[in-house]
Amino acid sequence: MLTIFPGMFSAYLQEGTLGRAVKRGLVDINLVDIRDFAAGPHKSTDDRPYGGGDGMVMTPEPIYQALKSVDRADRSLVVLLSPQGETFDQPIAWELSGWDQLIFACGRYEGVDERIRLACIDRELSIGDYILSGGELCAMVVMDAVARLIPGVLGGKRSNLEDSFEDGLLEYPQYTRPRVFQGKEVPSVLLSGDHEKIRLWRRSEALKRTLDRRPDLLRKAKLTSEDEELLVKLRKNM
Ligand code: 4FV
Repeated sequence: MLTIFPGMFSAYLQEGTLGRAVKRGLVDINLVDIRDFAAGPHKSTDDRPYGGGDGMVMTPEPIYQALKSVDRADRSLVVLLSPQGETFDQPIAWELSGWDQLIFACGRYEGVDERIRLACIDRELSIGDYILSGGELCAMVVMDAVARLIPGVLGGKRSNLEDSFEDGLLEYPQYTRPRVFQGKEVPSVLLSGDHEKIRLWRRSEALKRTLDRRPDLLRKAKLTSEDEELLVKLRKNM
C-alpha cells in the first residue's frame, strides 16, 4: 500500500479474514508512507493544480520514490484506485489473485499527477461511480476481495465458489437457528435433509433473486440447461 495514511489500514489488518491470513503468513501486507519520500521541511505530498482550479493534486516525485522503494516480486502489478478506472468486479478479483504482488497506489485530494499514471501504473480500478476522499478504502475493498481467493485464506473446506457472482448469480437466501423467528419459519425444504431438493431450491432462489434485482447479470452468467428450465418457470410465475 502506497498511502499518506498508513494508520487507516492498521485496525483492518488486525481483524477478521484478512487479519487471520496475515497472522498465518498467507498474505503479506507492506504499508509504505508516501510522506516518507517527500522533500522539504513540510514533507508536502500535494500542490496546486497547473491551470488553476480548486483542490490540490498529489505531486509525482514522492509517489515515484515510494514505489521505487518497494522490493518488486517477479509477477508484480501496480494498481491505481481512481474513479476513472475500470469498475472492479469478481472476475477482476480472480485475475488479481493470480499475481505474486499487488502494489496499490492510494490517491488523495483531487487525485495524482497524470505523469504517475503514465509512468508507473499497470492497472487503474474504480470501486464504483461515486467520489471518496481517498483511495485507501478502495484498496481495502479490492484487497479483501482478492485475499479471499488466496488458497487457505477462507480456511479448510469453506469454498468461496458459492459466493455471489462466482457463477455470475446473486446468492440464494441463507437461514440459521432459530427455526422460527418472529413467527417466520425456515423454508421446510432446508430442514428436509434432501440435498438434491435443497440444491434445486437454492439454485431457483439464486436465479429468482438475480432475475428480480440484477437481470443484467443473467445476460453474463454461466447458465446450465437446468437453469434455463428454472428461469422459464420463474418467468411464468412473475
Ligand atoms: C475512487 C473510487 C475514488 C477520488 C479523488 C480519491 C477518490 C480522491 N477510487 N474508486 N470511487 N477516489 O473516489 O476508486 O483522491
